[in-house]
Amino acid sequence: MEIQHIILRHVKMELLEPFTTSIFTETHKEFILVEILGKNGLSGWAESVASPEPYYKEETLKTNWHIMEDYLIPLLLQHPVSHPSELQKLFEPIRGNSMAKAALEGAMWDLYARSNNEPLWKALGGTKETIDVGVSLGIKDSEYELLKAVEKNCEEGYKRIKLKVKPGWDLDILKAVRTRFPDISLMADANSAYTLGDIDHLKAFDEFNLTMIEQPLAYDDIIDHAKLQRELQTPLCLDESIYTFDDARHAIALGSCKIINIKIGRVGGLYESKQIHDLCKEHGIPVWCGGMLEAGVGRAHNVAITTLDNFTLPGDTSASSRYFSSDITDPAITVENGVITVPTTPGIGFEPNRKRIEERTHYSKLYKF
Ligand code: OSB
Ligand code: MG
Repeated sequence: MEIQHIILRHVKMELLEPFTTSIFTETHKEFILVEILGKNGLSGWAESVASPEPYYKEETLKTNWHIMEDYLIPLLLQHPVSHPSELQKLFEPIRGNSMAKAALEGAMWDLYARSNNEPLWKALGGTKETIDVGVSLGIKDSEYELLKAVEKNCEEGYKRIKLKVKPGWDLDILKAVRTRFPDISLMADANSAYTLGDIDHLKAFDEFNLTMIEQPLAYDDIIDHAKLQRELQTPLCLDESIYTFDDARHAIALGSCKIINIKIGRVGGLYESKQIHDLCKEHGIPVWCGGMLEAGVGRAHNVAITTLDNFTLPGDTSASSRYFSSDITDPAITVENGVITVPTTPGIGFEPNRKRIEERTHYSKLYKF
């Protein structure tokens, strides 16, 4: 895979409404868009999911730029690879920084698939032609507003509703939503808002027939989660705690969760995602694809990885139109009755629109090979 140049773009897009979790409120989506131009004249694309602030993970947009510019891009320059699966090893000497690695690796996968004239999902070994998706609903100003949002998204056909929770925005709203919508697939995501001291409070979640509780305890914990899982009927799902294949292996061995949320950026790329997927499949642990409020390019990568067969639960890849007035790909990501039809065109299958990208780019830099 011969490279002509790499362009990093700092892109900023306004969110249609603020998105609030137990740890942050985002009003804008700001990210690094990676374009790798091959010697064959084709471009591969990916987004880094690192946000400007280190609230979800320690990486930020600026640390990602630094790691890519000073370490990862020089490694790519000095060590040409023939297949994107070689990048995991190549990047291994750089510790952590999974979102930075995943962004470059993802763009290389897109370039690779386009160069072979095949869809990215096929290059990854995916099999599904459609994928099921749900929505993640942020913390709202009132229960009334939340109920309206649940109703709207149920009517649109989303296959599962995820509610962001935190102490003070949990049992009451879960009860209200469950009472009003007795049969929907409902789950809660706490983004580490609780501790083991809250165990009796968390046991009360069992009453609401949730498909899972996502990341109730600390972002770097798998020990306390194992203890909590033994006390709860509701399956626990880990998000923040799983950065690597080994984290997944340890969590499964300890019984820290019954489900894993795979985010390509959090785990360092598509190859690591696929390895975690395969491990979970071996152990009977279902997985689903999480979201990071990605724009179209990032969502396209999520669609591709979700075509692997152990992604059996609906993911968070909801339609672009939920977050943006217009997206950076053609077409945007659209959802019908909770289903995305997987594209059959080469690469990520949702084409980056250069004009709209340019309009949203604040700064860019080209690295010549
Ligand atoms: O914890 O899954 C999360 C968004 C940003 C950071 C963390 C999370 C989320 C979401 C939104 O839940 C998922 C999406 O719609 O992209
Ligand atoms: Mg989460």
